[in-house]
Amino acid sequence: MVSASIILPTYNERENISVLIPQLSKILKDNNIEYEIIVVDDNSPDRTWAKAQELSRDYPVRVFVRKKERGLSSAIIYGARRARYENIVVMDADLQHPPVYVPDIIRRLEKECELVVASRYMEGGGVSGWSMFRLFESKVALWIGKILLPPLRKTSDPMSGFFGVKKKYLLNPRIKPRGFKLLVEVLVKNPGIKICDVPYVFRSRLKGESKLGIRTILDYIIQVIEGALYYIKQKLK
Ligand SMILES: Nc1nc2c(ncn2[C@@H]2O[C@H](COP(=O)(O)OP(=O)(O)OP(=O)(O)O)[C@@H](O)[C@H]2O)c(=O)[nH]1
Ligand SMILES: [Mg+2]
Repeated sequence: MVSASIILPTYNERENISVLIPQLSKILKDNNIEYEIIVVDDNSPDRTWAKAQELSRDYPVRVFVRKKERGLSSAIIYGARRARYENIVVMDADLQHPPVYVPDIIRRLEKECELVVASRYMEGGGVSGWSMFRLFESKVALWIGKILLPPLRKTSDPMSGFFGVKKKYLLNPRIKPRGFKLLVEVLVKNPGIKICDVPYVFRSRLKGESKLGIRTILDYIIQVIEGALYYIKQKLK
């Protein structure tokens, strides 16, 4: 049987996980996939973790609460270390990453690819509910990344937060979990990884607030510069 661990990093997503976890569970069950859902919550003030624990009575959910650390990428790595299965799917908890795409990501991971990127920027993919400014911002970040960092050219959406990956690549000790864009690190630190892109349409956040901010942009810039230096160093070896 095909199996996967789904990692949901959460910070104040109480209402969203109440919708996402039942939906995701039904889809995985209907597709005959053996699975666990790992919620990594950074002690959310809205008590997302308590809601997740409640849901774990009815669904295969494991909840981890981090009290001292904060951060999206480090939360994902924390979850991956505890995952039971080799196939890992990383997705946001706010329903921007629709769960219908998850079975296909897992099947591709099982059959032919080591990294499956759910992409907004390929035929069949897209974004809904974004302002022109947000789209522009995302495209600029994409261009900067692709110009400075050749490994990012291997996928149409290197800044996607929605992807499937074999666990060993996520647990590569070279990966530095800074900021929001863990996929950038996965691409830079695993040069030979076999990549497939699958299209998806990014939806509007169901409830709650975005945690994106100026800090996220700064982290991304640092990440790209560090990545580029690492890449050059490897090339000169
Ligand atoms: N554990 C943990 N999860 C986080 C943290 N920051 C964000 N998240 C989660 O990571 C996912 C992505 O964060 P979002 O705020 O939705 O970021 P985004 O999707 O780029 O921004 P929006 O489009 O505005 O939603 C969500 O499930 C958040 O709850 C954090 O510091 N710790
Ligand atoms: Mg979001």
